[in-house]
Amino acid sequence: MNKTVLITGATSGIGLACARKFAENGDRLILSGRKENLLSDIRSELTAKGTEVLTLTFDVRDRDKAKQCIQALPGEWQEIDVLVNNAGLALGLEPEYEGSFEDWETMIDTNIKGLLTMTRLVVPGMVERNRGHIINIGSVAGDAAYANGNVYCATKSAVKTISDGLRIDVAHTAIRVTNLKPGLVETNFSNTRFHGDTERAANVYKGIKPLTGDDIADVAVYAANAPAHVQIAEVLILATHQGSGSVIVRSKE
Ligand code: NDP
Ligand code: 8X3
Repeated sequence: MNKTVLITGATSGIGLACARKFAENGDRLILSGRKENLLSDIRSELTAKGTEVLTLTFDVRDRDKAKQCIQALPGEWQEIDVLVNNAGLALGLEPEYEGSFEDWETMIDTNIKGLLTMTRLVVPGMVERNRGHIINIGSVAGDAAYANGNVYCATKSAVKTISDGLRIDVAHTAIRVTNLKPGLVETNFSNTRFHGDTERAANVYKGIKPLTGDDIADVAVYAANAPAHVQIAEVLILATHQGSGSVIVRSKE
């Protein structure tokens, strides 16, 4: 059965790959993001292939706007089956005692509070219908801190705990909760983390074949299509030469 899938941060990287993979799977999509022009490009690309797409432009940190957008969904789009809480970012990579207050606020407001906002807005309808799936994009960074990752790692650790808590709270329903924990995925992530320093960002992926957004989207689509009695609770997805959040074996050339 095709589903209505809402993806946050659908304009880039893992979110964009999820949009394309869920579309290939025959689902209808609510794509949200901050960049209206990019959302419009993706809508054109996917509708040309026969996918029904609705776009919502808002920042997940803007609770009022998010609420307004979700409450104003046209009737035929109100029954969201899958919520992919993907919007998120890392800002900075420095010792905790030298971190930027502003970067910390942005990460906490987006990765934790934005994800909670979307969950709070969408999940009550799922509970009413006794149907739904929340797929949170956590990270290997949430399993253990790595050097200079401090606050970003803490936000992803929160995503794990929030996912675990929600899974318990909806265990009396048919709703499923999945926490996907990617390792090194080559997207715009490092450009954002290093505030546009593209050379520093490129070095993150030197000497190792990183994961792609598609690799993560494949797992998201798999989890969403597992038989109804199967709850893919958590998946850690690493690049092959990555042993953990901090162990990455790079080739010399
Ligand atoms: P990208 O930078 O390519 O994509 C991030 C997406 O999130 C963009 O669409 C971005 O939109 C959106 N976003 C950021 N802040 C907000 C906001 N306040 N409101 C709405 N949308 C927002 O990075 P990734 O695809 O790699 O990141 C996606 C998720 O995956 C994040 O949660 C990240 O933490 C997680 N992750 C990434 C890994 C990696 O190695 N790349 C590994 C593990 C987890 P905009 O362009 O407007 O900023
Ligand atoms: C993104 C992957 O290893 O940079 O969450 O934290 S990592």
